[in-house]
Amino acid sequence: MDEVFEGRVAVVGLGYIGLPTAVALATRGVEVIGVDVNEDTVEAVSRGEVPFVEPELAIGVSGAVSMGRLEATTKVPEADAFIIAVPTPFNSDHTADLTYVRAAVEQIAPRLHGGEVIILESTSPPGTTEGVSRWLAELRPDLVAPHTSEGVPDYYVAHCPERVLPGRIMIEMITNDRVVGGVTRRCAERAASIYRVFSQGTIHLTDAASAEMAKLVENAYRDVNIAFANELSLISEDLRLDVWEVIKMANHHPRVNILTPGPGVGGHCIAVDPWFIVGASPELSRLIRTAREINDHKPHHVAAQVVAKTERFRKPTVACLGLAYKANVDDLRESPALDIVEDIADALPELDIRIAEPFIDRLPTSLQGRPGLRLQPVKEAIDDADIVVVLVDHDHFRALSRSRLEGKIVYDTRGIWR
Ligand code: SAJ
Repeated sequence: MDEVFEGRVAVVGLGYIGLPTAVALATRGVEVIGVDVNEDTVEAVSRGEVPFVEPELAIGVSGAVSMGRLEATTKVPEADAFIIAVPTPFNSDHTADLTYVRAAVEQIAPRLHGGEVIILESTSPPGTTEGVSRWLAELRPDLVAPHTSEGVPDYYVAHCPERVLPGRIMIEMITNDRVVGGVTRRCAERAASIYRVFSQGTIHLTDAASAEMAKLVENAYRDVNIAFANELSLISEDLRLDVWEVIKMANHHPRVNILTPGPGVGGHCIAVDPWFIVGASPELSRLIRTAREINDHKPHHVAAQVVAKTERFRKPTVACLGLAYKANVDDLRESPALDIVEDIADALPELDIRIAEPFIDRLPTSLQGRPGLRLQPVKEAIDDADIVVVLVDHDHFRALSRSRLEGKIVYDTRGIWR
């Protein structure tokens, strides 16, 4: 019989992954303490509120808090299991910045008594989980670390990468398979017992470094395939072909499934994680690096095209639809749409730019203080514009009547109106 965890869990980092994980455990009866350095986040969660938009999460948080199963605090408490779900951004040389992981480990170390499980969920380069075990060994020389013995250690360390898709997190958290990589086999088994509390998917056990690499490879696979679609969009534009039609026809082949081109690749995952592979093996990651470069270049290409389209007008107004990194989310991290608006405004500081983004009520800091820019409801933005640029395929934009676009130049980077 597979072991199922019983005890108290501390989830360190109440972001897009930590908070849904805390809710998944708490709503199945586990006592969960959520920890975050951001006091506003802690206060919001303590009130049963969610500080960002994700379908079904708000109801989960309010339910878990009112049932008394989920609490939030700024200090790591004692617990039977610790799940680390903090950001792992990249440094300017594309290596992983593990500062937040290290800070979490430093807070967990003094809370260990023996028998605890420490799980790293944050996306990390191969070797990081074993590194967590080494850091703990330095911080707690009185305890036996798992990497030092195949016998019974005083605590267990494993990696269980998150794989949920923003916009579908609450569903995928339950239905996706999980990969659990242990510093030892016993570490993987102990960590798996926690995911059995809520996961309906298969839980696959492996070693920590394979689990770390598998996660990076999943996102690099998608990045490479999106880069192929984005390269096709540039080639099609050059050859005066409609890329959407070309891809649609090619995808009728039974073994071809080309992804969708767009204004670039954003988010905190696909635009970041492939760099960890490049950082770990720079000489050999040629395709992965090139894909990143293609996807990172796309926003600059789109911005240059928009700037060129303004040239025929004396005093043009441009409506940019969407700032989020993808459809139906409020997340602006690494968003190509944001880069595009910044690029256009840098090139033409006097240009009148109307931005429509139904998921935000004020412009992000990087766009504030620019006199030509303003946030507007989408219909007004379109009505006032000479040029309409679709940057995000929000359902809200798809539902608009095409008659509104008559007489305007439309540059649809997402292909929603073709
Ligand atoms: N995009 C395209 N064309 C496509 C698909 C996506 O341009 O055909 C763009 C999107 O607009 C967006 C970016 O790529 O800017 C990424 O969007 P996404 O929906 O593909 O992925 P994410 O970043 O929201 O979530 C990914 C998922 N990974 C995979 O599908 C392999 C998710 O399962 C991971 O859990 C998540 O990264 C993560 O946290 O790592």
